[in-house]
Parts: sequence; structure tokens; C-alpha cells
Amino acid sequence: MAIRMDRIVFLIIAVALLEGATSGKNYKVGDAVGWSIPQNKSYYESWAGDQKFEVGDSLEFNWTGTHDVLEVTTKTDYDACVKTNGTPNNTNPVTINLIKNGTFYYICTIGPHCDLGQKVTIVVGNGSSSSPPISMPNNHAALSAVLSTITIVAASLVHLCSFLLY
Ligand SMILES: *[C@@H]1O[C@H](CO)[C@@H](O)[C@H](O)[C@H]1NC(C)=O
Ligand SMILES: *[C@@H]1O[C@H](CO)[C@@H](O)[C@H](O)[C@H]1NC(C)=O
Ligand SMILES: *[C@@H]1O[C@H](CO)[C@@H](O)[C@H](O)[C@H]1NC(C)=O
Ligand SMILES: *[C@@H]1O[C@H](CO)[C@@H](O)[C@H](O)[C@H]1NC(C)=O
Ligand SMILES: *[C@@H]1O[C@H](CO)[C@@H](O)[C@H](O)[C@H]1NC(C)=O
Ligand SMILES: [Cu+2]
Repeated sequence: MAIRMDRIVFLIIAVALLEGATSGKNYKVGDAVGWSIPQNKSYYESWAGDQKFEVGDSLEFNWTGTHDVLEVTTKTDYDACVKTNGTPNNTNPVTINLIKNGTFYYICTIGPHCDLGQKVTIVVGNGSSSSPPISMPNNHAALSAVLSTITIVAASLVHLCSFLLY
């Protein structure tokens, strides 16, 4: 009985490890500075330049005081701090899942914050979004994650059953 419990524990650990392996990294934007008006305008650019964002990772914008997060769609609008690209999200913290390669631009729309450097460019993967339909790579990634989960669970069950047969 003790050894059967071992097998069940093995199964649970195998599944837990797999989920961890597929979940990606969660980046706290700005690290200790969080999402705020930085001491210098290049702070977030240099922070982002030190990271290597990949599909499956996520960003967390976390702040104190009054800030928000708006994705702007073009570099021109980003450079000019144009605030009319959509509705900013002010639900602190804002989590953004990086689901495809590309270059993404985020600004704070409060007062002059963006002009003061509260803006960041996030380059995911090789920085270029692929031309096929946007949902395809995600579906494939999700499908392969599900398939590898099934494979591991099945392998674990075979392992478990082969033991129980003794
Ligand atoms: C910008 O500020 C950060 C800390 O807030 C500092 O590490 C960095 O060296 C500064 N960069 C420049 C160019 O002053
Ligand atoms: C958000 O930032 C505050 C400080 O500004 C910190 O105390 C808190 O732990 C952070 N929350 C998360 C989820 O990182
Ligand atoms: C705003 O961010 C929160 C936290 O990440 C999220 O739950 C919510 O869906 C976002 N709202 C919009 C309109 O995207
Ligand atoms: C995303 O970028 C990575 C490089 O970081 C590359 O290996 C991968 O093929 C790219 N994926 C797509 C769908 O373009
Ligand atoms: C990024 O990767 C994709 C898929 O491998 C490729 O088609 C595209 O040309 C790459 N873009 C750059 C800028 O390297
Ligand atoms: Cu702000």
C-alpha cells in the first residue's frame, strides 16, 4: 500500500511539473520600480531590453497611486504618446498574456506620465507577428500542450497500473 501511494504521488508530481513547464514566466514590469513615472525617460526601455519575452509569458503592471495601461497599436502613436487607441485599463494590477510574437506598445494615459517616460515596448520572440491567421499559432500551442499533458498522464497511469497488477 505504501508503494501504491508512491505511484500516485509520482503521477501528481508529473502533472504538476508539466503545468509549471508550460505556464511561462510572469514579468513584473519595471521590477522594483513597478509601473510609475520613472526617474528617467529611458528606464522602461532599458528594463525591457534586459528581458527576453517569449510566447506564453505574461506581463504584470502593478502600481501605487493613479496610473493605467493602454496598448497603442503603432510605434508612431507610441512615440507621440497618443492616448486614443482604445480604453485604458485601470484595474491594478493589469496582467497581459503574451500570446504571439510581435512588438507591443504600452503607455500610461494619466496626465503627462507617458511623456515623462511611463511607456514600454515589449518585443515578444523575434518581434514580428506571423502572417497566418492570428488564432492558428495559439491553437497549435494549446493543442500541443494538451497532447503532451495527455501523454504524461497516460504514461503515469500505465506506470501505476503495471504496479497495481502485481
Ligand atoms: C535611469 O534610472 C534607473 C533607475 O531608476 C537607473 O538604473 C539608470 O541607470 C538610469 N539611466 C540613466 C540613463 O540615467
Ligand atoms: C504591487 O506593488 C506593491 C508596491 O507598489 C507591492 O506591495 C505589492 O506586493 C505588489 N503586488 C504584486 C501582486 O506584485
Ligand atoms: C483589465 O485588467 C484586468 C486585470 O488584468 C483584467 O481582468 C480585465 O479583463 C482588463 N480589462 C479589460 C477591459 O481589458
Ligand atoms: C517567435 O520567435 C521565436 C524567436 O524568439 C521563433 O523561434 C519562433 O519561430 C517565432 N514564432 C512564430 C510563430 O513566428
Ligand atoms: C520570425 O520568425 C518567423 C517564423 O520563424 C519568420 O517567418 C519571420 O521571418 C521571423 N522574423 C524575423 C524578423 O526574424
Ligand atoms: Cu501613470
